[in-house]
Amino acid sequence: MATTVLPSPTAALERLTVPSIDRIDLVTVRLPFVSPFGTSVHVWTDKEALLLGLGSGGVTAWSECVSDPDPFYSPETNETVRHIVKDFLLPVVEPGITLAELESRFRRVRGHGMAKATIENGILILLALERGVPLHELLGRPARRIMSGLSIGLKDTKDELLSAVEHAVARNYHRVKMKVKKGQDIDWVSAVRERFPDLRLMVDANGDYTPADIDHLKQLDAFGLMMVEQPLAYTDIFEHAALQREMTTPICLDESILSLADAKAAVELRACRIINIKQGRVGGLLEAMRIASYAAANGIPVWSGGMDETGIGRAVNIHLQTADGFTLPGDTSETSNYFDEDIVDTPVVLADDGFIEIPAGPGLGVRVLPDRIVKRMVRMERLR
Ligand code: OSB
Ligand code: MG
Repeated sequence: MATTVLPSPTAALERLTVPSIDRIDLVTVRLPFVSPFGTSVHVWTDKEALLLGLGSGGVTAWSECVSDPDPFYSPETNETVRHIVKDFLLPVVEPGITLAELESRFRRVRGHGMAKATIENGILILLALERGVPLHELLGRPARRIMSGLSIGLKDTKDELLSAVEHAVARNYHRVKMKVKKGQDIDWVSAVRERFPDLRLMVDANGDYTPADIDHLKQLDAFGLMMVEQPLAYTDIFEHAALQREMTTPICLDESILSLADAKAAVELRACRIINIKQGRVGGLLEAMRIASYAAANGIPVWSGGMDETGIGRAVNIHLQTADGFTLPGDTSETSNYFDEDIVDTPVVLADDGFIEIPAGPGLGVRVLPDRIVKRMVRMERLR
């Protein structure tokens, strides 16, 4: 299969230059979830997020790292990010160099995409603030309303699951994703499907199955799902290709895609028909846009994943979804689904038709509230 390559969607962005940065803070906040978020790999009861504050003149840009304190979704953790950011990435950030040069310096550090994304995104947000333009405009993209999607964690009972889905339907979410794991899958999907025959529904296994489960997974084909996300191992592409040959339901890869090169391998091997792009997992907004553009050119729809972010990361994902290729609803939900009280001032809410407006104003368009940061802060380190 010959894949199609379009002109780079990031060429102009790569020519932007790193501004001078006179203040750098690393702040860890911990926000309780309104209810625990269960997956096949872990149950999270709160969001512990590492925030990077970049100050230049009177302007401060806040960027949120998507890592967790634990390595259960990704090998990176808030502590590995702190280490890599402080000791290897920030030392090569130099005012005046282009973002292309920055990315090339970052490439010497292998992996650690979440750490790289935190800095790259912070710089982009800072540049947008300095120019007084919204982030999506800096990215070269016109404003548009963003589709919504809810990710429902594993529940203790089917009744709890059904009432969560009912809530999503009542709010007019554009699609519903439910987590599954071995032993909590077919019957649970069947219960939802029976009650909501027309719902745009998908499942996410976070890598809980093995190739020995192919016959079991094929049962999912009966439910008209939009896709099954990351059924097999978090590092795998090859076995997913074998599974995709056996299943009619499209496979969507999440954990396995860490770069444009991974996306190309997955598409060429036909390991998936859809890609979940988490800007943090792939090293930042530029690589996310490259993957989206490559996928679009090859008939692979993409959507923006989420990492239960606070309003900072949530806003980044919203701006990103103005980019070409984001044609499916992502894991972009209302703030109230996760937090009673966020650290930014305009919570994400759905319009009556389920769409989300891009927050207006320079940068992310949301105001980071210093008193809320202080209230939720569990650690703070001033680096400059
Ligand atoms: O696999 O997409 C995932 C949350 C934490 C870790 C992994 C995942 C998720 C989600 C939630 O599904 C997405 C969200 O609502 O932000
Ligand atoms: Mg996932």
